[in-house]
Amino acid sequence: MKIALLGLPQSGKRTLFSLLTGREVSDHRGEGESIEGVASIRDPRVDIIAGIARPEKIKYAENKIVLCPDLAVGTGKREWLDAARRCDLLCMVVRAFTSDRVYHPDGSVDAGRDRGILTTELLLADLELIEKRLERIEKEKKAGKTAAQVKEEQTLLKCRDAIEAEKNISTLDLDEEELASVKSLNLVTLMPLLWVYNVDEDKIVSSPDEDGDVFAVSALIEKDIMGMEDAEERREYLEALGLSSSGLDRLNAAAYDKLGLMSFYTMGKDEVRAWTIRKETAAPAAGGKIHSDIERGFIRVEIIRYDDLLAAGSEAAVKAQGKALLKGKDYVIEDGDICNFRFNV
Ligand SMILES: Nc1nc2c(ncn2[C@@H]2O[C@H](COP(=O)(O)OP(=O)(O)O)[C@@H](O)[C@H]2O)c(=O)[nH]1
Ligand SMILES: [Mg+2]
Repeated sequence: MKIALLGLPQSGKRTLFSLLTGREVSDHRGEGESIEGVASIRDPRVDIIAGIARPEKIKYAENKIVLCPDLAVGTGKREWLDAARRCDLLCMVVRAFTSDRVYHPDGSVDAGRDRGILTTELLLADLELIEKRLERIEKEKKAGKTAAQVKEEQTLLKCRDAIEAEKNISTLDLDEEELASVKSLNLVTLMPLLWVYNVDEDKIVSSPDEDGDVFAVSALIEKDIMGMEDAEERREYLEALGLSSSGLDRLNAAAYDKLGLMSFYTMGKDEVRAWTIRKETAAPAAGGKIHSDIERGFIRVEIIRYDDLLAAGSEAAVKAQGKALLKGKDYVIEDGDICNFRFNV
């Protein structure tokens, strides 16, 4: 999964990028340049499974993070979106922290205003693409139009009307055929999106807006947490702030949810590892994430439920309780399943 970090200058994109990827980035990047990094998803279930299995290696699932260029409002430049169009999820970082030392391009901190600006810029970017494409179709049509062009044109006109009425295209509930007809345009307002408010440390708990699509992180708190090696220390620190998990962990979880993803695990003496799949993935395809041979030669999968492992305390104890399950090719993997695939090629 690839996540784009986008926003106005000085909103905290670079800081969040560094926290997520462990990669320091200069504040003076080339114009229009985007930077990619990899973020390990610190998944507490991996730690707990590893605590039981005591493997040589632990491997978390990973997200690719793309730090996109600043939005330069009112310039009509669209480079800030180029890399984001190739991502799976847009994370719009909005400044809500106050600081005398960090300037704001608009002179004051107003998250609602900035969210409006970003929303408008996304709509304008799509409108521009749609209009260009409509002009081309108009020209191409002169040579006789195909059914595909007619469909595309109809869909684009529908989208244009929505944008001109300041409505998001995603509210149109386009059907699959319509979506396919405009897919190649990579419209940003059709992409899954999360609003990430970068708030002051003392506002992190009281932020009223937190729901599925909007939530608060404090880059400063995240920095503190990152500095703590010890999981127990992190937990106590978060607890003292009234938080159950770090903002970055919540961000990863929200991104998973938004994209319909989930994790399953493999557990062995050599390695405990998290794997990312779409919800509703059948066992052979899930195994295919590990190796194509597993999918091709799939026989069965042995499943231990995470909760059962936790309750029993060891793999042997789960098995002794008769709770290890053998499933066939039609089994749909559930979130948290610990899988041991049997295959033969
Ligand atoms: N006080 C405070 N400063 C922050 C916070 N997040 C980022 N900053 C500072 O704000 C400035 C701009 O942040 P940066 O991550 O470079 O923003 P970008 O331009 O959106 O990439 C930097 O000096 C950061 O150290 C925060 O949550 N609180
Ligand atoms: Mg900057």
